[in-house]
Amino acid sequence: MKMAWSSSSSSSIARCTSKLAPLAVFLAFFLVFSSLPSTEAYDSLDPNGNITIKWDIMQWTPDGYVAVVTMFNFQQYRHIQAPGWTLGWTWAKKEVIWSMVGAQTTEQGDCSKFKGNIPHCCKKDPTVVDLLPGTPYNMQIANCCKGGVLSSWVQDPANAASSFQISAGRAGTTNKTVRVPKNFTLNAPGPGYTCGVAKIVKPTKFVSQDGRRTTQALMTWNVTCTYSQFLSQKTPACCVSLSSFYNDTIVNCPTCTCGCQNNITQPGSCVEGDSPYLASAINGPGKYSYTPLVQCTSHMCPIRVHWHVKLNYKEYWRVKITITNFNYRMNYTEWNLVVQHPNFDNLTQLFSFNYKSLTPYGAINDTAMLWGVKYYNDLLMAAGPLGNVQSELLFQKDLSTFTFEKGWAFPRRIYFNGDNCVMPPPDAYPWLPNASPRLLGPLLLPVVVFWAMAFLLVYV
Ligand SMILES: *[C@@H]1O[C@H](CO)[C@@H](O)[C@H](O)[C@H]1NC(C)=O
Ligand SMILES: *[C@@H]1O[C@H](CO)[C@@H](O)[C@H](O)[C@H]1NC(C)=O
Ligand SMILES: *[C@@H]1O[C@H](CO)[C@@H](O)[C@H](O)[C@H]1NC(C)=O
Ligand SMILES: *[C@@H]1O[C@H](CO)[C@@H](O)[C@H](O)[C@H]1NC(C)=O
Ligand SMILES: *[C@@H]1O[C@H](CO)[C@@H](O)[C@H](O)[C@H]1NC(C)=O
Ligand SMILES: *[C@@H]1O[C@H](CO)[C@@H](O)[C@H](O)[C@H]1NC(C)=O
Ligand SMILES: *[C@@H]1O[C@H](CO)[C@@H](O)[C@H](O)[C@H]1NC(C)=O
Ligand SMILES: *[C@@H]1O[C@H](CO)[C@@H](O)[C@H](O)[C@H]1NC(C)=O
Ligand SMILES: CC(=O)N[C@H]1CO[C@H](CO)[C@@H](O)[C@@H]1O
Repeated sequence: MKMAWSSSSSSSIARCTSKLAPLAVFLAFFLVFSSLPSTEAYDSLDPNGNITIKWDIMQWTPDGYVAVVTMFNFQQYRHIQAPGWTLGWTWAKKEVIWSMVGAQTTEQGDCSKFKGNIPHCCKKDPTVVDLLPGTPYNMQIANCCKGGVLSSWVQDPANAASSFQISAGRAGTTNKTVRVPKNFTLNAPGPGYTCGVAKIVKPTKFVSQDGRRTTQALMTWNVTCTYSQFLSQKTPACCVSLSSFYNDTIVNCPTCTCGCQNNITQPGSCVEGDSPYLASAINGPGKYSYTPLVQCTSHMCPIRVHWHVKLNYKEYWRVKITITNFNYRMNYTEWNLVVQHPNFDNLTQLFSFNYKSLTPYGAINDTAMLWGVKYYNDLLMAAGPLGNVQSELLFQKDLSTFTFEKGWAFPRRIYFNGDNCVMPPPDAYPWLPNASPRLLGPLLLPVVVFWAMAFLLVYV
């Protein structure tokens, strides 16, 4: 009886409500919850995120110095995966690099003026890359030789730093005559990072392992680099699709989120999964530039995150998250997801992913970082039958806020590997049956829960 009453009353209200009111509600919802534009470097979920490059001069030499350069990835959830970072700068004077340990420059440049010892690099703007794992021990220093991979601070702080040693010649030999390099650039491997100017800071102090002696660098400078998704790529890299147990509609990613299928103006912009040319396309032009080669979809994104509201229990509810890779040219290693949803303060159980709560604003505990379990699902394979990972989340309901109305059960914002995923427009979210989104206020909440339970019974 109660069900019949609620459905007929909702639909009768629905009939006499103007079409504009739900729109207004959705607009408000959209303004409050939708992601901020990601055009500036500032990331509200990781306000202090940066990569800091520190140069510690350890020793003066007859014509320069030996320095240890360390990059720290202080970003909570953005890592640098293979093929890794490249670091560049412009020398302020006529410096050369006599030798390097734990990294190398990509080009030697013109060293024709030198007789006898030939420098490692004579370029005014050297480009440095990490050495690969397996480098002989006599060419290594601590934290080097990881193929340029830098883990994120939350995921693996022990691997969030990368170091190399550089011996610079024709440089100053005192802290008065040394000039800091200019124009630092960091590629990961594409664009995205902007580096500030090098600042001379207090010399780093090193404490010996037994803690009984402290030494210090002769001179130290720091450079801070920050990331902007807008610089990194002109189109989004990922999108979100939604579904629920209470409505058959699957809300797909918005069409053309990351590009449009157009085989007239852009032949080869995507490839069908069953195409006989798949293998040759994967190895075709662009293979080494890491330009995505995506499977043809309506959204054309390399990554889709699907959020399915799966089950409703009396005190709990359950969500299934699936991440699908549509990029034939990329295995995502150490992938991560950042999800914002108000119920994360009561996450009760999580299956087969790692979890850490991020609280960029201290008190509000609504943001979670999720990532794969090492050697189990931390590798998101390239597009194809293995190109997905999934997990289920169990949340405890806080009955004063919990509802299936107005898209409350869907995430407010999702990042994949630190890039904002495009959400469907809120007015497309799956609705409760026979409910227009503005109808059920807090007074009708118990009815909603009742309804949801009823549906659960039908669906299980
Ligand atoms: C870089 O990140 C570190 C660690 O979060 C922070 O202490 C530092 O202030 C940041 N630097 C800048 C310039 O934001
Ligand atoms: C250079 O060294 C002198 C003496 O060792 C010290 O007083 C001065 O602060 C140093 N300057 C810089 C820029 O580090
Ligand atoms: C640094 O880069 C800017 C822009 O790329 C360029 O105009 C400037 O000349 C560079 N400075 C040096 C010292 O190379
Ligand atoms: C320079 O960078 C190091 C390492 O990230 C950090 O510990 C230090 O506080 C930084 N110094 C300044 C003044 O930012
Ligand atoms: C792309 O071309 C194929 C055959 O050339 C055609 O069947 C298909 O409909 C085209 N797709 C689009 C999106 O235009
Ligand atoms: C992804 O990894 C698999 C298995 O390690 C490998 O066979 C494949 O070539 C890799 N694909 C890419 C695009 O790197
Ligand atoms: C946030 O909520 C989760 C899940 O209940 C809890 O494990 C975590 O400790 C909370 N974090 C903070 C900072 O309150
Ligand atoms: C499911 O949600 C869609 C909105 O995405 C709505 O148009 C449709 O009416 C809903 N279906 C039912 C049975 O309520
Ligand atoms: C129902 C429930 O357990 N609610 C809790 C959710 O988390 C917040 C903050 O951690 C608690 O204050 C609630 O009691």
